[in-house]
Amino acid sequence: MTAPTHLRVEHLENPLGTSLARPRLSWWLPAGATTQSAYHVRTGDWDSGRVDDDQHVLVRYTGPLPGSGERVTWQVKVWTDLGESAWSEPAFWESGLGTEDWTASWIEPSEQDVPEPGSRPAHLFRRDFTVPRAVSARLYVTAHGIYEAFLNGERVGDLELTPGFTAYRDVLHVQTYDVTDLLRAGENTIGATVSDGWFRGRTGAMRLADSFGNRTALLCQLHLRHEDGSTTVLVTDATWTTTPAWFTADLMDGQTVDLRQAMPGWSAPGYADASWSKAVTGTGGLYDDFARLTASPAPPVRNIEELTPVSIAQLPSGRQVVDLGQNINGRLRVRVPSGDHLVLTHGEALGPDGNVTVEHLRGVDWQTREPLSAGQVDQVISGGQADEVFEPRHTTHGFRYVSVEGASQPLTAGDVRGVVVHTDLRRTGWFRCSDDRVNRLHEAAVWSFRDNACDIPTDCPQRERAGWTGDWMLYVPTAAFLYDVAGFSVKWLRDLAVDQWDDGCLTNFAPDPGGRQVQHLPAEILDQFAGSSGWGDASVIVPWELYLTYADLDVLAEFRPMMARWVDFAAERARTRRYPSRTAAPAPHEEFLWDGGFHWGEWCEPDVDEEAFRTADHGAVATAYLYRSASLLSRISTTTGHQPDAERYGQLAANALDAWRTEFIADDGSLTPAAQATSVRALAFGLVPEELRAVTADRLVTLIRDAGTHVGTGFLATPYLLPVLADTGHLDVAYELLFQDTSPSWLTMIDRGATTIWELWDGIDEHGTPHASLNHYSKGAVVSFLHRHTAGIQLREDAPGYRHFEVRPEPGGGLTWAEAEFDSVHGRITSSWRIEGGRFHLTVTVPPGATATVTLPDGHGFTAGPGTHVDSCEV
Ligand code: RAM
Repeated sequence: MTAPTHLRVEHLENPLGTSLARPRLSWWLPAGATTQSAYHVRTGDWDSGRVDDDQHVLVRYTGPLPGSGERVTWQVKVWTDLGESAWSEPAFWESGLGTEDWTASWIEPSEQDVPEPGSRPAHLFRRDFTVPRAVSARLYVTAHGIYEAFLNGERVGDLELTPGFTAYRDVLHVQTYDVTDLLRAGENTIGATVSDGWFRGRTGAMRLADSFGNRTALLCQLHLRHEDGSTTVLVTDATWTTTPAWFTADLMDGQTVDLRQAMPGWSAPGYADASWSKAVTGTGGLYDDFARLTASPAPPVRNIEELTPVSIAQLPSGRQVVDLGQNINGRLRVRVPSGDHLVLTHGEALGPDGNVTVEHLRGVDWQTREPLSAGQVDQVISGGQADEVFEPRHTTHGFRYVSVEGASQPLTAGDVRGVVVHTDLRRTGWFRCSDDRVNRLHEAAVWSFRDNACDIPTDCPQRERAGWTGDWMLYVPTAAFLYDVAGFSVKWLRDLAVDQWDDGCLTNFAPDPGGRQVQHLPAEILDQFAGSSGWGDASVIVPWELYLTYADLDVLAEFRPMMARWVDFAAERARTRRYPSRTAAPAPHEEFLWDGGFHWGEWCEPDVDEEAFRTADHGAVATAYLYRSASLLSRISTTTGHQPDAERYGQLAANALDAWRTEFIADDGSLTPAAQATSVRALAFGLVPEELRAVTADRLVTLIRDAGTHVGTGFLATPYLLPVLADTGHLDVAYELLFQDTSPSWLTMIDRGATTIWELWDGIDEHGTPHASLNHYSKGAVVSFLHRHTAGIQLREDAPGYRHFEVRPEPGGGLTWAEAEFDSVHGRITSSWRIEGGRFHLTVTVPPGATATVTLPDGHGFTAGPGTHVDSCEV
């Protein structure tokens, strides 16, 4: 008898140390089932009984509240059209510590003066202790900085860059580890290394340090249960000792390790730490706030994959250049020849001399416009032992190439590994087709997402590593097909929400390290940090996409207050600010025209003068987003049962739409500014009335043709470009753009060797010179067209979670076959097609609990229930 599978707790599998008292449970129905009529959940000491309900996604657990550290093991069985199922395999969740369970004190290293940022030593902490045998042991740890924990000389767990990046002033994640197997009866030692990390290291576009404080610190609690039922709790306090470590680390600058100073055995019993200092207990301020300690709703960061170099070139200068063949986020693990001092410079491109070039990765100081260092340099000094291995675990870099200086011998591929580091997200979506370059483009978009999913969604893994809101807003629909990004996004949205300003303004990146570091900056610089349309709208659009993909209503409910405050802020800005060149008495619609303030606009269109762009009038973009967010918020308010708000925001949306139409649609129906992006947004957001859709689409095609059939959009409109063409009868033009291989185009990137998506259309120009970041996922959102149009798997807004979805493949561009799979919350959806002998053959799989409307290219179709369906038509 078959049973439910894929048991999940919130958006995680078997989470340890959760913060939610009553999580929601999900499962996939047994294979072959059509619908569920009832379920039955049981835990060790509770039983729901049979519940007549068809829900199997995010079903609230209503059993007894588990105590701190208590594990709840659960199983589910269901009644479907196949009858009563067997019990599922057991799954579990385990609660973490509550605020009141913390008895530990924060401890700081003994650091007289705070050294200069960028190369500050990490610190070690240790404590010996003696305990009887434990039958179970849990370690709860967090830090101000990045920590690694050790027990008896062994590294605890396999997580990286813990505790991760959050808005530390309000949210700090605690990791829970099962350390039963590392503990012994008798003498034990617990230790930790702590480096600057995001807390006080350099972060963001301006590489500012000390954003959250200028002291690193450690907090941990070890809970042991012994055979006789008694417990021991060991906490960080003044009995711990500390000393500077043999390495310095910074997330932007890199890590430097002097193995001559290493202290073998420092985290094992018997180590003589008499020369170490007493740890300093921290009090006051953040140290007193235990309420901000919580578990992450997202999966952790891990070492996900290791790459063997495709080549190691020896340069005449003596440098060696390692090529991983793939642009990654992570680090290089390298064998250190005895006696050598290696300097490792990480980059994404090679200069004409064959060496790594990093010029294009240097940011600028926003105030002085002075270039900043590109960072990403690691160093290791051999300790003189054979078989020394270096792996900088307190930093990561965005790179494909590493220039290695100082090696006395040639490195071989066996000496070096590229370690790929990112959030351990569950892969949910795949696509392949008959065209190799399109497949490589898809792969590059997947890699750009992986490289920018390092605990937060970043813009790029090198120059800024910042959680730019606009970037995630525009990519989340694509990412949500490729990976389960529910918990990952919720984590980030919480950081965005807690840093919302009193007037509802949102920072343009989250978490916001800003705080005290940026307050001295002049207003025109600070403006670029917060309040941009198309960026702050992530507060509405990201939760909406999560709701659509994962059918998670709580996401809408949780973030609705943030959305409302943002939209109110935008409306207020529209009402009170004007673009400076407007001096005539305002027309009535201008109250809803959002043309004042700083906006990033349609950032990174081809051939734009950046300085002029920064001060241009972006009212057409901002007002479009005011309409979009207000109308979504109106729908969200209806969905969450806030009817008065639904009406209020519905009215605001209508007013913003009217303002947009009055201002940007001319009498002849043409749009201003006459850019591709304007038409794309007009079609995607419904800004033009129904009767103007066809001419708007035709004008868009004209603009594309005028550009020699080239893309002309930047950040915000690119994801919608091919979909709106397909939806308005210009599928052929969509495919022409997809297959265009002269610049600007996606395939230019592939032909010029991109393994990740570039920030600029001409990221590597025709002369082979790199410009700006070569690893920004934004323009890669085009692959969503492959999922939703080429393979044709489309979610429907009236049936969140793909409960009812469309399969409407739109072949073109000479493709002879394409296939996509997507693991929805109900189970796997597939669409695969092949053109053979003049016929189009389609195979579709619908998961249990879902239905699909299938439409073939000739327009005929059918409604499909769970199972596999085949059909064909003429082409
Ligand atoms: C760039 C970032 C990011 C973008 C902002 C506006 O510096 O890399 O991608 O969102 O600017």
